[in-house]
Amino acid sequence: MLAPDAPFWPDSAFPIAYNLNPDSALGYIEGPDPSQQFIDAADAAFQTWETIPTSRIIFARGPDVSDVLDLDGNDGINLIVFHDWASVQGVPIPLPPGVLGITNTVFDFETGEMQGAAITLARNPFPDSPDPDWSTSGEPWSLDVEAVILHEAGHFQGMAHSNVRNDTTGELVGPPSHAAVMFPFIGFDVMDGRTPDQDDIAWHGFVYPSSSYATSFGSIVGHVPFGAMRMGCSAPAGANGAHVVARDLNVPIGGEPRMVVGSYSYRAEGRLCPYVIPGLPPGDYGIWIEPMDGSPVAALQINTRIQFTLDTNFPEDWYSGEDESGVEPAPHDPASAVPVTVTAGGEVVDIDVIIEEIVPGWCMNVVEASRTGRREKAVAVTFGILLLPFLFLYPIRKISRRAARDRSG
Ligand SMILES: [Ca+2]
Ligand SMILES: [Ca+2]
Ligand SMILES: [Ca+2]
Ligand SMILES: [Ca+2]
Ligand SMILES: [Zn+2]
Repeated sequence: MLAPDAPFWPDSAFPIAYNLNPDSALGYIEGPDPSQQFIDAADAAFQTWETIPTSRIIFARGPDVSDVLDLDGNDGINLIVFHDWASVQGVPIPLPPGVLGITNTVFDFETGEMQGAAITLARNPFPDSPDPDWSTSGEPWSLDVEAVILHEAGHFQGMAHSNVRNDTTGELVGPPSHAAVMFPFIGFDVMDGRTPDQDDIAWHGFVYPSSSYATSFGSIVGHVPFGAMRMGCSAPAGANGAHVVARDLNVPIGGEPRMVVGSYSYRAEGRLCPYVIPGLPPGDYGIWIEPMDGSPVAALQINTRIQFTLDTNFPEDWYSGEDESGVEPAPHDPASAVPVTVTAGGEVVDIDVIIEEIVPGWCMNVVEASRTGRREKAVAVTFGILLLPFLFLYPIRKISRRAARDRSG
């Protein structure tokens, strides 16, 4: 998934080069010839993105290198390496414990055009297990080089984290395990991890559309306003960073309608917080919102636009057509969903999901902020200072521990 201001590679940079340090895999991938396994896994991952029919980006593996840190974002070398440190905007940092991979991107803040990127895979992400920790066997529960590079290669192209997963809790510990490749946690099902979901295909094509993108998919747009804000506060507002998902009401997975493509509402686009869900195959969808409250993914893990959002406490809600309001008796009930029909090449508008009558904690600031514009400005400055130009992928055992803790608490 991409933020609207996400970086992207311009067509003039195609094919995008990536440069491996093959010998950095020695001792860290099980089985014969780890260097060749690393090369094959990376090639397969970039090929998977390249061969999505509705996307046009192309890659070419450049010369191998012996570097372990990509310190120059503008030298045309986009390093893929196993190492315990990674260069983040030119500054080497150690990979935090529990992190499988990290991607650093360098881009023009005005235009979003990317100039360089680098992927670092942790050499020993499981300190308690004898090395090598990595595999290319494709076996369930193995730590798969291709699946992790596929995810990091999404960041390498400017994509942010998705919250689309198709198990109830997002723990990914048992079937069904389908999650978007860009979900920030990786599950036990390696073959699923090597396969882009519609959510990945949708956002990739949204940024890098081929000629068939517009004729294959439709889109849905709307807003996520707070119901109470229309009267309780002047300057009506909506939720910054609501997760808005198009779901297939006819295909239950784990007892819940399948998540197809997800998006986020953004206050920066207007106070009522518009969203766009691109890349939808023709069909009927229920539109559903949830807060980014850390179950299973927190706003901090998504992108710089919503990482510090305060709007993380509101009920789940299905779009209910004419009956959509801020005073629904059971907004979380799928029976209240009114399907939205998407056609190829079509855009469905005004699909607003109105949050129930709650007043966000920052409500008292709204009048002053809307008068002076100061709040918006302060947020922009915060982005500049705390911008996270790198993104992590966490292993499943981390989320399993957290889930266990949540259950005991
Ligand atoms: Ca470089
Ligand atoms: Ca280990
Ligand atoms: Ca509703
Ligand atoms: Ca509602
Ligand atoms: Zn990631």
